[in-house]
Amino acid sequence: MSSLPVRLVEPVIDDRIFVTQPHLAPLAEFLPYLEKIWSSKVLTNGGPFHQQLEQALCEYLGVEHLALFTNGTLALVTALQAHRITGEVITTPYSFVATAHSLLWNGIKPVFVDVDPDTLNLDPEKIEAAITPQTTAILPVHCYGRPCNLDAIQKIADNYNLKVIYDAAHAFGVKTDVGSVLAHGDLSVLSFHATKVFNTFEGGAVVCPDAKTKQRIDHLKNFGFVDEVTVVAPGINGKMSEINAAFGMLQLKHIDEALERRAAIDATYRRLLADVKGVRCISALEGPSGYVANHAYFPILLSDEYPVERDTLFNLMREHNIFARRYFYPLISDFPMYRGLPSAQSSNLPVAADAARRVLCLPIYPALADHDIERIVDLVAHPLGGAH
Ligand code: T4K
Repeated sequence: MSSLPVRLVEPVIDDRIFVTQPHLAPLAEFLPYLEKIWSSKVLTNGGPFHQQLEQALCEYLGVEHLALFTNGTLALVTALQAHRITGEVITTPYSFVATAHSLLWNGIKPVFVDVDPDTLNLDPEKIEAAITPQTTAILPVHCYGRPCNLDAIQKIADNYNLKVIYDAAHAFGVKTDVGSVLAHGDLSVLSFHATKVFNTFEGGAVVCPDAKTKQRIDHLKNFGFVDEVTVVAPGINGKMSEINAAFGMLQLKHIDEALERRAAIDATYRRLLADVKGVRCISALEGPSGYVANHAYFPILLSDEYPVERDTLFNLMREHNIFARRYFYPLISDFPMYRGLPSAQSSNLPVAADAARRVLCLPIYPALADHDIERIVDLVAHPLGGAH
């Protein structure tokens, strides 16, 4: 008779801390939304939750029109199509790769321009030199949610007759004294991915200045259908489902408490890191006048004064189960599909290249406990060990 090996069931102890953790409304609160979907049988194609969420987000964000999408990447691809952008587009190498991929998906050539050392956003002073007769648009990113230099970018765009499509994936709820940062440029694109400040599991949106543009975008995200028998463009399927939209309606009820907690965590990090030599908190509170931040990320930049390299700290934190992230390393311009471009050479992008090897995004999300923040700061402050 064979005897089964005795197995001790280990309790699952997972004390890993990731760069982010989705903020989820209580599950029980979601059930009534699901019941409505189950009874209506409307699952997608612009159903009632889709319409409600578009309206509710316009009100919450302080914008006029918004078209929901299945994710931020398809929203970016479609935003470029909506304005028939072709040729060359000026963009930043210091972003998530989806920014530039949206150009390649449209057969557009990205032209990388360096970033500003303070904000790590596209440096307006370097844009003009990159404009050629083929340039049709600028695709800046509000990196970490910090607003780009909106006026300077618009001025260049006006002078050269270029469109401005903002990748505002990080900028949910960000404001300046002239209102929502999303109301600038020709279009702004949001992401509602699980890792974002406001999430619908997957999701995204294009913020549009007028109803006509929104209508074009609505057609483009639904195969180009205008009615049952009319297709006006080779559109894609970019529609958000009713489950995601319903979840968004619920998430919106809890967004303010999530943003408050993020602000408190940001303040704690700043206070505890204030005297640590060589550490600069770069999501600086001082932004344009009237800046309301969303604390989407907590990036720190390690100067030469810091005792170890960024990657040493990154690995040390991992050994302690803290999974900070090197957003944005590698630069987009270093990925194989981009690095052959003349503008991708690191000599053209010294500020971005330097930031990519110095920045570490520390964990920030509403459920992050104060004692964990202290643990994280302790590692950042004492990467070589020593008195704590
Ligand atoms: N433009 C910009 C500027 C963007 O940053 C992004 C997306 C886009 C455009 C495109 O928008 P979407 O098409 O994604 O809507 C993450 C996200 O996947 C990506 O959405 C985001 N930017 C980027 C900055 O970060 P990864 O590769 O770092 O994701 P991942 O899976 O490693 O997640 C990070 C951590 O978050 C995990 O270690 C654990 C936690 N997590 C993640 C997921 C997905 C969870 O706790 N639960 C989850 O479901 O890219």
